Amino acid sequence: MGFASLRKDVKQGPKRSLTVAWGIDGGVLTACRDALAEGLLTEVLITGPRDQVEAAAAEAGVDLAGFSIHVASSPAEGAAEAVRFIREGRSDLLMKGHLATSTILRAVLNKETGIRAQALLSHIAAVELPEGRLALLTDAAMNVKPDLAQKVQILDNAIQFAWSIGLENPKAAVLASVETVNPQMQDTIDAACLAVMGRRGQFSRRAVVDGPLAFDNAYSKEAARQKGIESEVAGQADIFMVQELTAGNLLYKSLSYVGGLPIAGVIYGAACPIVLTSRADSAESKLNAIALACRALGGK
Ligand code: COD
Repeated sequence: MGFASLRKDVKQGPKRSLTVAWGIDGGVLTACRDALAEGLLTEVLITGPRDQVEAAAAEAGVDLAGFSIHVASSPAEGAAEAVRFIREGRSDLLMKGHLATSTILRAVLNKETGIRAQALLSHIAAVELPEGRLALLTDAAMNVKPDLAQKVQILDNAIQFAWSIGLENPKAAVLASVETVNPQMQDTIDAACLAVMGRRGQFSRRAVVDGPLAFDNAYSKEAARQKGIESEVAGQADIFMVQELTAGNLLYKSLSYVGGLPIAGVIYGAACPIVLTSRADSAESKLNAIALACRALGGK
């Protein structure tokens, strides 16, 4: 399954309402317009200053039919208002507009008014590999330096997410710089712990977990074979888990910019998936991210 078949699947499922927090961004509005036209969404709610939303739409050539604007006067207020729409069941999905990631995440995590559902929220990206199938990469954008307990949650979130988009019984590679346990490299020890936890069935859904694996042998069966690694995951990972944000972010951007691979991400663990795109992402990539969030919502 690549993004094209993911979008086809989503079109056949229930149509969704999406709220954009601080939607004064032509690229985001274009993606929402395309998602409405493709039949992924039924309506788009935008929070932000009306004049700036309308100016961004006009500049991008987006007709605002199918959109409703809900006035907010600061990014923090726009984020809080958008989160309220989700909390009150007024809308199904949340998307980041033209505001700092930390502003929308703080509104989502707010203890009184937020929409946290899991113990830990994490970023999950789907990348279409050259062979045409989707694999997940986590966490490239939220948790900066997770400890082992947080890594357990991050992997658990990715396993749940994989099932929710149809990647059943996913194979997860916990990445490090080497594929052997080195007592001086904490991430190799943590990866080995996660692999044992996988074997003991300690995650909330079934998955095959192996680690530590270096990226070459996680991705390439041939690289694994040359190193004599016997692993059910090597060469066929559905989930690539990195162990700190910088590594994830570099891998995400390398796959996208150098590898030219389609990639799109969401934050998982709140009441709904949160579509997170950056301004530099193409319109296609933003549309893929909306489809990914719709698919993860499944039959809910
Ligand atoms: N999941 C659940 N709860 C969390 C998480 C999480 N991932 N992170 C923080 N919390 C809770 C904490 O337990 C606490 O109760 C409250 O939120 C505040 O936590 P702090 O003090 O760490 O919060 P902040 O506001 O300083 O930072 C939280 C952010 C998520 C904003 C922060 O982790 C962040 O900025 N992450 C990187 C986001 C980013 O810039 N990504 C873009 C990179 S491309």
